[in-house]
Amino acid sequence: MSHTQLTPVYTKVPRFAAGSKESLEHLESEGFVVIKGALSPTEAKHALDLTWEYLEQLGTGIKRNDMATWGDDRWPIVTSGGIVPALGIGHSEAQWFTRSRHSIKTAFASIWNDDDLLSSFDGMALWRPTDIDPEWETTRGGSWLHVDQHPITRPGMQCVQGAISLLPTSPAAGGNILIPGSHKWFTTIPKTYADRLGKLPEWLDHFRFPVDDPRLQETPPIMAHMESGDMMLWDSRTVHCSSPGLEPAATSDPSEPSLIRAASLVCMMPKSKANDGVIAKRRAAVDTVTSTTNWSDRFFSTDQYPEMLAAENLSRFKLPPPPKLTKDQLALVG
Ligand SMILES: O=C(O)CCC(=O)C(=O)O
Ligand SMILES: [Fe+2]
Repeated sequence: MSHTQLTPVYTKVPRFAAGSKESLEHLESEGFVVIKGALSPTEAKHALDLTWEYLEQLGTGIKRNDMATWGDDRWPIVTSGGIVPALGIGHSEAQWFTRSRHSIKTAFASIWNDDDLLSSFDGMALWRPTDIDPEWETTRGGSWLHVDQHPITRPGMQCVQGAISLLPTSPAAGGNILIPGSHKWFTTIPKTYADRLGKLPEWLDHFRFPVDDPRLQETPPIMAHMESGDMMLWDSRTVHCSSPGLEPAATSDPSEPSLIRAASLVCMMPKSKANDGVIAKRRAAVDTVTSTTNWSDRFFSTDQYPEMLAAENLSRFKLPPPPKLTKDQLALVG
């Protein structure tokens, strides 16, 4: 096994009901859990339709039924793992629809034992079919395994992240990968990787886990099978990322163009963890359709990501209008 090409193992894992005791036990012991049918198949299909509405309204000429229009010249800016993090996606109708489904709030409320929650204004992983253009392949798993929590400045359990699959996964399509139980390695990181950690700004909740760590040989990442509408939840201390397919890409049918992965990133944390200053910024972010990272206790705009700052001519993208939010949705803003 080469170090940069660590091969994930495609795995059927148990899937649990949102809010169930079993789901919480699995999350605590394994550092992740799959919530079965967080969205119904109809809701997942609707969220996918809304996702295409978002992409088409960017005004760059993307058409859902014509894969020839899905090139990088028209596609929104992506970061590692084929994630569209900004350009208004966090306030798209698609993302507001998905994050407002009842089961999602139920799942997060059970984790925190608190239903007064704020939601992230996260983006989505949107993967184009690599048989059409191999350049569309996303970052290989081994090269960006990470935890999303600073190992010194944010000790203990602080956040659980979610990714809702709007399409079923397969070994050929790829998806989220993570290492079961690796949240228990978190406290060892400062000692094992003092030098690397020394270079990490103390506010940055992203630590790339070295792929030559000997523990990875014994415990390779899994790529969990997910049905459409399932939600993967993982503790931010769990070593994870995503990986393209483990088998040759399936052949796309030009008469039925489809993404190979569409995953909605959603994260909720108790409102009590955020202060008034953060909440004021979150309210303003709705009007300016500013997307955020997974954290809602502090405000991090994804417009400040290096990939976004480096991108040229961002004005070619038309942002979606500010969302019209219901009372329940406004509660998730804060
Ligand atoms: O695409 C995924 O499933 C994981 C992406 C990721 O690392 C994250 O959202 O923190
Ligand atoms: Fe992550």
